Amino acid sequence: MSVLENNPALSAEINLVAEAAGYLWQKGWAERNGGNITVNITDNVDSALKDKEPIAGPFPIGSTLPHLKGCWFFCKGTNRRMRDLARRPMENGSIIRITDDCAHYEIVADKPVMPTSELPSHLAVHNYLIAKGSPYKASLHTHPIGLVAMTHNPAFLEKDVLTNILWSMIPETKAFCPRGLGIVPYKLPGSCELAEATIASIDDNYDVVAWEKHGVFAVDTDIMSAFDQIDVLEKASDIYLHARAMGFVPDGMSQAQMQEISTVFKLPK
Ligand code: 2HA
Ligand code: ZN
Repeated sequence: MSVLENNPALSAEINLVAEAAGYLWQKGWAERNGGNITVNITDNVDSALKDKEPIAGPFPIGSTLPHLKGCWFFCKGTNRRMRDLARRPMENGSIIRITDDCAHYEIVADKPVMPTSELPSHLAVHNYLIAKGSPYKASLHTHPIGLVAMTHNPAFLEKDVLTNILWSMIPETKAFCPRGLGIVPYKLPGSCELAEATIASIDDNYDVVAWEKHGVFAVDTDIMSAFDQIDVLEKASDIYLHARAMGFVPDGMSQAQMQEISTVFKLPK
């Protein structure tokens, strides 16, 4: 029996992860096992789950993350496909609990599916978010084609160059991704260096960070909101790339037009 059976709140949360995973596959952002999702589900863990014996572990996280004491996460499984997570979330992802030393995790349910290879980045980011008192619970890594293509141009890797191009492509981008796009120079996938650079960029006040020549990483209150922020940025990059494919460099909205958006939508920048 799944631990979701008598826990409608957790079940709804995991269904949202499955829905988002399906979108990632449909969008072409999740080839093979590409991308990963973790959600801090601690608020929806019931006593039955709390009392359950772990089915695997403890496994080392690779670092000590003190703010994760007592935390629970749903994680996509390593080497699992987003398209499979969409249909069978509890067979292609698992629920883990951080052990009291804050340096290990145990798999508690439903199956002994080992979590994502990007677990060091994801858990370090959750640790950072809790330390900051952030309401964000979801983190999402995926491989959106247009945004990744844009990170292959060194000129776009300077601070906020891409942010301003993307914001200027269509008015809603700035309204719905108001902090823009942080940039992390290329780092080995799954490494602690990638985790540290991602946190530094989130700390620089970005919700969405581009990993050069690899993908994007987004954080938000829930998985669908994290997906939406990436989706609006990728739409903007699509418009830019379509204009370039038609043979011209798009003008973009003017600074005055973008400022007007900020005023009307009461945006920070
Ligand atoms: O989970 O995308 O970056 C597969 C990846 C690693
Ligand atoms: Zn990746």
